[in-house]
Order: sequence, then structure tokens, then C-alpha cells
Amino acid sequence: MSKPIYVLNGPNLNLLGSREPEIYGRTTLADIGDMAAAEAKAHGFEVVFRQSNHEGELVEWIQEARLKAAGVIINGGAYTHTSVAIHDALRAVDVPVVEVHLSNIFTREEFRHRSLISPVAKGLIVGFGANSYVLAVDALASLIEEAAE
Ligand code: CA2
Repeated sequence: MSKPIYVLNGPNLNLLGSREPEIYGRTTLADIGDMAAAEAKAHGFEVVFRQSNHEGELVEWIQEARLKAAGVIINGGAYTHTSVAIHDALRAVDVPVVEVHLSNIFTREEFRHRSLISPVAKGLIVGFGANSYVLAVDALASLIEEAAE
């Protein structure tokens, strides 16, 4: 049995579907979890899907993923733009990391243009709403499959 894909979500993403639908859509985080799990299953992977509003908890999950995950998908939420701790934790992960965002952070406010996750990610998928996660699962599964060949 292969290791699962960890999908980690940062602050306020638990509010998805309830506010700001013009930016983030109407899909809830639970729906996104289901979409990610279905896509992963098609590639033969299970998903560990989590959300936290706490930076340290996200760091602990990234450290856990070092040992237990086949790869990591992360939407760091606002910590994307600020967290050296999450950057450092991801640097220590040997499995592939894909950064994901619902919105296109590069067409939004200037403070969202810089990501501390991007330099330690294999690639980024931004701007496709909930479908960003499905695309990220596809991309990560391909990376894991290629590495196993
Ligand atoms: O576009 C993304 O996925 C973001 O990571 C979402 C973060 C934001 O800080 C990043 O710059 C881009 C915010 C998530 C908050 O989501 C909410 C959803 C509904 C209501 C309020 C916040």
C-alpha cells in the first residue's frame, strides 16, 4: 500500500463557501476534500486532508508528512505570504510539494504576490478555484509516479 498524499490547508480556509464567493467560490472545504480524495483514488492514492488556523500545527503536520506522506499539497492561506516557519518545515521535506491557491494571488493585492512556499515547492497551481486542488492532485500523482519508475 503506498503512502497517502497530504493536503494541508491554512488559516480561514474553513470559512470557504460561507463568505467572499466572488473570490473563493461557493464550494466548501469539505467538498474540496471529497474532490481531492476522488481524484487521488483514480491514481491509487489516499488523501489525508487537514485544515488549521495555527501556524505551529501546520508545521507539525508538515514534519509528520516528511515521514508518512508520498507527497504534499499545501494551501498555506495567508501564512503563504508570511511564514518562515512553514518555509523551513517544507524545505526539510524530501517528497514533492505542490503549492495550491483558489485565487490567482498574482492578480490580487501586492502583499499576496510574494509566496514563501513557492521557493520550496516543485510547482504552483493558482486561480482555478476548487479545481486547483484537483489539478494539484493530478500534478503531484504524476510526480510521484515518475519518481517511482
Ligand atoms: O487563494 C487562496 O487559496 C488563498 O490561499 C486564500 C487565502 C489568502 O490569504 C491567500 O492570499 C490566497 C485566504 C483564505 C480565506 O478564505 C476565506 C474564505 C471565505 C471567507 C473568508 C476567507
